[in-house]
Amino acid sequence: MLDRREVFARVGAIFAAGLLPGAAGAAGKISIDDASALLVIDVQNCFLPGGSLAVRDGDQVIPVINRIAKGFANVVMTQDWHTAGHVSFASSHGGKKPFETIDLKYGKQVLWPDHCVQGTDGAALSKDLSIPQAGLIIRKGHHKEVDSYSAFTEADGKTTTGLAGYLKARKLKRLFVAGLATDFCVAWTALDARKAGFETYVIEDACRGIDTQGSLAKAWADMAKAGVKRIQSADIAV
Ligand code: VGL
Ligand code: ZN
Repeated sequence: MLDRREVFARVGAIFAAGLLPGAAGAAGKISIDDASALLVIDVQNCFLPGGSLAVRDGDQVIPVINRIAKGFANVVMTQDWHTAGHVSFASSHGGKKPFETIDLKYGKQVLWPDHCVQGTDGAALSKDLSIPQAGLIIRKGHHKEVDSYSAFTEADGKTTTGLAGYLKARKLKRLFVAGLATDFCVAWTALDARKAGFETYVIEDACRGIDTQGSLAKAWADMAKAGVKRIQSADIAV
């Protein structure tokens, strides 16, 4: 028979080792359960080396994402999917250059080089992604006058992509976010995921950022404040 003190000590040790289900599984790693989904954000040719809005070292996320994706039965991928002449393109605003900002009805908009135009090779997902089990591809930013970094809600703050409904209907509660770019589509997606009530992890080494005008530091600060958990791919038990 264990006495009470010994029982408390043992239960405490189990907590300390992170061995209870939920946050961490064996060896303190985060375990993927039936309620977990991987969101792979915008791993598209335009954001990869040689692309029109290339994210530095963007291609380095691909082997990391392919490796962790093996552990996920539930995977959603996204594609930035703009019309020609999209409002987020500097070329749509006479005299404006990429990375300048303008004020639109829905707020401040960074202007970008033309990128991810619907149906072009630049908008295609990288051929090096290897996630055949992905069940859904969400395309976003397809309204000409509204941008959408987030996979959940467009930049007007109200038009939904339907992703939250899909995830909730499938009883998915814990989201692991990876892809491009950390400070735009990954961060906005993670922030909206928290708003919609999901437990949200961003896998730092499975993401790369653009980092314009302090955007990367701001994105991490905003995510921390919103309760997004910042982890590394090695923290996940795959
Ligand atoms: C993105 C800038 C413009 C992204 C998309 O995927 O992070 N960034 N469009
Ligand atoms: Zn875009």
